[in-house]
Formats: sequence, structure tokens, C-alpha cells
Amino acid sequence: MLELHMFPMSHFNEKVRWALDYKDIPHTRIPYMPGPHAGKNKKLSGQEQTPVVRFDEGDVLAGSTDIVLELEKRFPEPALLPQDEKLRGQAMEIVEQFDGDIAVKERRSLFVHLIEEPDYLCAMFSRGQTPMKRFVYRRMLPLVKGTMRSKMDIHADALEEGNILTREAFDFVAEKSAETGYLVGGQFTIADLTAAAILAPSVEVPHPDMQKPTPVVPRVQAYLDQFADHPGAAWVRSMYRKHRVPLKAAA
Ligand SMILES: N[C@@H](CCC(=O)N[C@@H](CS)C(=O)NCC(=O)O)C(=O)O
Repeated sequence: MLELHMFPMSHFNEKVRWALDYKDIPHTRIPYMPGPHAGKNKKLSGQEQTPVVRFDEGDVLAGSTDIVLELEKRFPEPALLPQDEKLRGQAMEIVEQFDGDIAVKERRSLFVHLIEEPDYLCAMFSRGQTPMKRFVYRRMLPLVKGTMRSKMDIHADALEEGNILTREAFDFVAEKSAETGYLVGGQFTIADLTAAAILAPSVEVPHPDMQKPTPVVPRVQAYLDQFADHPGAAWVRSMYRKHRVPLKAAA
């Protein structure tokens, strides 16, 4: 069976979970915790980042958009790419835009809060692990705080920079979807999937894969509250309600 090697609560990983569920592709999910994942993932795919998919016949592919496009080739229905070439180009432009600076800087803003809340960070990223692994992970977190800071380039202006860019991204989806409810061609495409998944960490969305552990700690709640009433956040929630089908994979 197709395997998804992934982090829980990660927007790049969420893109692939969403595509797999949307296309009703049977798969197994192998959850990793950020940090301890590196060795195993490198051995599997030659690089450290998740998501990684291993197809039934053994082919291994990393990179969320490459994976979604490969799924589209292998499982064309329901389609995520518009038929029309021009619309396809527009959709892929939006995908690139969200996969780039928006995804990276939004994540960094959230991590400015999360690295100060190791219990909460641990609850978020050790989902699906054994109690022993969760315990060890929690003990390890203070030791890797510096590494996380430098790996994600968390500097003095990171929070503000990420907040501004995330708000602009919410403005963009609200404006772009105002007429039809969708970003391109009046129908759900890879552009909507990508933008909604990438923005999901900043919204309380109605799907267990991206729901934050509760109770949400005050500083993360304050982070979420700043966008909660934005029409772009309402659009993300609507994409989840309309197009993010319930979990089927064995987690
Ligand atoms: N461009 C990649 C980015 C993937 C990415 O940033 N993955 C993060 C999780 S959201 C990761 O695995 N970080 C751990 C690491 O870099 O070792 C994609 O689209 O899949």
C-alpha cells in the first residue's frame, strides 16, 4: 500500500493528506516527530524533509507539490488540475506563491510561539507516537531549541514579518475567491487545496488532521485570534467543510 511518511500538523504534509483523501487513495500514514525523523527520512528519500511518499511499487518521492502532481497523474479523478491550459498555469502560479515565502514565514511566526511552549509543541508533533517516544521527545525539546531557531532562521523580526505576510495571504484568498468561492476557474483545484492547507496552521479548521491540541495555550490562541475574523480565514474553513473529506487512512 502507498505510504505517506509525514509530520502531523504540518501544512506541507497536509497538502498531500488532503490530495490522498480527496482522491480516495488507500494509504498508510507513518508519522514522524521533527528532529528524530531526519535519519529515517534521509535513508528513505535522500533528503530530510517531509512529506515523502513511497508508491506501491517502491518509487519514493519527496516535495508536496511534486507528490500531488504525481498523484494527479496516477489517480486523475477527481481532478485537481484545471483542464484549460491557461487556468492550469494560473493555478500553478498560486501554488508556487503559497509553497514559497508564505508557507515558510507563516510557519516561522507560529514557531516563535511554539518553541516557548515545549509541552504544547510536544503534544502537537508527537501525535500518533507511543507514550515512551512522547516522553523522550518532550525531554529532548529544550536541548534542540537553539537548533530549531537557527534551522528556521527565527530572528527578532520573524514574528512580525510572518504575521504581515500571512495577513496578505488571507487578503489574497478572500479577494480572489470573492466572486465564485474559488481561486481559479470557479471550481476546486490544486490552488485552493494548496492555499487552504498552507494557511490551516493559522486557522481553527474543522478537520482532525490540522486541529490544534486543546486547550490551546494563550500565546498560540492570541496568534490565531488575530486572523479568526478575517474573510480569508472564513474561506479556509469553507474549503475544509466543502472539500476536505473525512479521514480514511490508517494513522
Ligand atoms: N518544499 C517542501 C518543503 C517541505 C518542508 O518544509 N517540510 C518540513 C515540515 S513542514 C520539514 O520536513 N522540516 C524538517 C526538516 O527540514 O528537516 C515541500 O513542498 O514538501
